[in-house]
Amino acid sequence: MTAPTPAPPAPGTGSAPYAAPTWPAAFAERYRAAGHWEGLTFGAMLRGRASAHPDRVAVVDRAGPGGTRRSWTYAELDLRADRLAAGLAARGIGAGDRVVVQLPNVAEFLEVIFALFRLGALPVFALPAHRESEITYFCSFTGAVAYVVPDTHAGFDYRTLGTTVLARCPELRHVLVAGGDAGPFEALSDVPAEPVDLPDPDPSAVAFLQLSGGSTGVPKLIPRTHDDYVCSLRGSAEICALDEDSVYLCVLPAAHNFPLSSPGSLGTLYAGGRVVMCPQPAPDVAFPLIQDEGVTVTGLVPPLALAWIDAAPGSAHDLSTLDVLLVGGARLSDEAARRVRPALGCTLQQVFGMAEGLVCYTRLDDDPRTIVTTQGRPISPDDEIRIVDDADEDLPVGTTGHLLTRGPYTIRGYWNAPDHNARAFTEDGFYRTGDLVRLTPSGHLVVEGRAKDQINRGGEKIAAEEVENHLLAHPSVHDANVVGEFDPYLGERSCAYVIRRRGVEEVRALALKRFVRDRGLAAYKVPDRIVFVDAFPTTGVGKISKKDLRAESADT
Ligand code: OOB
Repeated sequence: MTAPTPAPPAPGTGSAPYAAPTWPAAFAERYRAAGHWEGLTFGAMLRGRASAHPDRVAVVDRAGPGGTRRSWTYAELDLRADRLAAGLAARGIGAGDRVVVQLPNVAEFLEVIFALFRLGALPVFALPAHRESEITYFCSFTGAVAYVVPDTHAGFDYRTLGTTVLARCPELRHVLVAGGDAGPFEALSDVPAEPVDLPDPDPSAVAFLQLSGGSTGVPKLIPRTHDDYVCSLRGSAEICALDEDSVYLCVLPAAHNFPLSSPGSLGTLYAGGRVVMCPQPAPDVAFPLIQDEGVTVTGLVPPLALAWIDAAPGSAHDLSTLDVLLVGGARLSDEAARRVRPALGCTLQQVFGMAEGLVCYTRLDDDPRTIVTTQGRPISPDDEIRIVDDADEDLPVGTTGHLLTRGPYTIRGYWNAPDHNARAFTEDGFYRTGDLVRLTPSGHLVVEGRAKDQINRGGEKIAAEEVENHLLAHPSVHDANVVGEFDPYLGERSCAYVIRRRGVEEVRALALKRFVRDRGLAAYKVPDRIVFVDAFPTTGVGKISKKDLRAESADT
């Protein structure tokens, strides 16, 4: 059974219909009947929590004047979302419109996305590290009508980026700035208006576009519906034992799928708990917040977990409220996993997830060995897992192979990418994760490697092809190949092998790195190392062998 792929939207129409394959009717019926899809939109979810406990605190940050504490109750967040939705509607933003949201970890992140959910407009989740190259692409590919940024963050002026992007994207009508000084644009704080009646969107409609880690030239966009995402929130909140007393510290960039939903800020709001936005992940910023806010649960990528493990024993801060540390996004070594409880005094919960859907957790009551050595098991009994060889044949349990998955919160296709979808999904709708895994007899997954052409730089994903294309744009570069190599802190870093063009001025590594950065690529994608070579190793059939390049980089 292959899901139909509707035609892409007509270019140049801000509110053009979006197109992505969806679940076939029989699956949708099954997921509804099983209660996976409960017909709840994000807007209704927040409204429900706000009427059940209006005075409980929903979100806390340190983004008040001079870095002071702010805190909004559920009733306040709910009202703010209504007021912002009304103001956006008055500016012509409505159902189906796309809005690129690039905010750091501040309370406005939640205000903005819930306002857009209420309108049925689709947030496109950019990361603060993205620059002109990525943002221009997101805006033009989605036909976004608005772009929401902070004034400055981590020493970078997003208003300048706004000016550039606005000039390059004709459909973009609004740049809205959160923070003190909007510069030439409208301040987000000036937008809210008297709430208006808005129809609740269809829960089976796309609610937002998430970014894929990617293995191709440009990032793919992932359409997530209210129904499917709420399913993963409910499962995550349950598995991570969240309740109204949970306090979740949002350390990783709030828009990423892990801190958003595993269980993340949205899972915490689903459970009626409190979200604390952490402006930076360093222990000297996060530890005081854990102490002062009584944080009970948080999520980190492995390099940050290592930094926290090293810093905790010497820290004067009381971390005793912390019950659970989730670690995921990249493989956590067994050795580091073993150190979590002794150093931080909390339970480790490994999480292996992907913005496309499937999320696996070790369970809080799993035996210590399972917690330390596996990446967990899926949220839902209806998550279907296949582990196959190169010919898509199922492998015996315990054998490492390609992970394919299908289920109630795993997408059936990327947004407007029919050619790519034909490769990334099987005929019968399984997503090809690109991960190499094996299954233990207890049904837990162990991530053994990766088949996709991607570098996992401490949880930040880099599509080799995207960086190669930028390198190839340099007049002195004849050919380029980017591979991952071992890094003791990040797990993996990127290394570009470059063949120089003959007869033109020779380019040096530093200049080439600067060239890539100046093309407006996020800093984490700039190759960590550049090695100039005369030729690339090839396979038997003459294709370039990235495997041999990786082996070469391990020897140097
Ligand atoms: C999370 O999501 P993405 O979309 O940034 O990246 C997904 C990919 C996976 O396909 C896998 O290659 C890798 O990241 N990954 C892991 C891992 N967790 C993710 N590899 C090894 N061990 C792990 N524990 O990274 C993400 C989304 C939701 C929850 C957690 C992580």
